Amino acid sequence: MNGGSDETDGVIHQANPHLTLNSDDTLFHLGLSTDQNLEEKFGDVKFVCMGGSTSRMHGYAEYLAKELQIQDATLEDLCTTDRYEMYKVGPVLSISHGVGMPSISVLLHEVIKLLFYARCRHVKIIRIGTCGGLGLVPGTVVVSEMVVNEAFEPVYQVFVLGKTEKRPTHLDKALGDEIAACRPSDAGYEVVRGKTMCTSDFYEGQSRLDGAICDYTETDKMSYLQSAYDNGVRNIEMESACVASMCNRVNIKSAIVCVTLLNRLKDDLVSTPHDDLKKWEMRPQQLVTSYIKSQINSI
Ligand code: R2B
Ligand code: URA
Repeated sequence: MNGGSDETDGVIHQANPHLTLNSDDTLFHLGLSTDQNLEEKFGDVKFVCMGGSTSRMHGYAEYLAKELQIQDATLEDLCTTDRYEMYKVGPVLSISHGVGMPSISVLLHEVIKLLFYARCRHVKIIRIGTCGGLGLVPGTVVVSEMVVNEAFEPVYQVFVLGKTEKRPTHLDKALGDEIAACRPSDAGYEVVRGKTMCTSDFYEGQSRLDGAICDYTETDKMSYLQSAYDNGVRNIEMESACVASMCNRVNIKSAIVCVTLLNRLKDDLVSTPHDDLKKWEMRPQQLVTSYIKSQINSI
């Protein structure tokens, strides 16, 4: 696959020479296949919004249907397996991705193929999720400027044929800026741009002291988190590097929009009351929906 980008036609690049638009293919974990006229069902998709939890992404589909005033949205899960859930509201897909890069990587392979077979163009993929913040008031939304790994390198590391490859994690700056600019002046929370650290684990990977295994001291933890902060990291989550890298490779613009549930320079445990968490989880959804509305209205 050439994987190059084409600013003019917005076509999704085929990054696998073994596939063609006419391939007989099964999207195993979505439970879809190319014999189902994917172009008719999905050809108008322009935005793919992803978040970890199935109920949150179902709720997001309901919210979108209301906000975009789409009366005939069916709001039924389009995946025929129980690995992920996918809803289609007009030109937007709302999909759950589970926890971590292995889970979202499998999903993205199949979603990108779906978009390719459906001949979608000018698609944007946006992760709307949760994260730990660094030095931010909890409830702040971070629109990632850049994604780095646990060693603060802007790469997504994958094993291919038994060897590690480091792939760039470039995000579309203009897209991030446009989303961040959608914060209403009376939002009641801040939206910041900063580096996002993507880790392969929630506990040791994010230097928590409360996992089942921990061989470091509180001083070690604080010194690592402080050096992340000093490197410009403002939040920590578990999928952004994979999203950025895979989207890059196939000419899809991507953005990462996450609400901070706690300040990791203070806490390990998320102890925010449930009702507040539910309100905070809506913030990335509201911001991204405003952005989507502005795009739809300007077409
Ligand atoms: C944020 O929250 C989840 C872990 O609790 C993970 O999916 C992530 O990136
Ligand atoms: N998600 C993460 O990955 N880390 C946190 O601290 C909170 C949510």
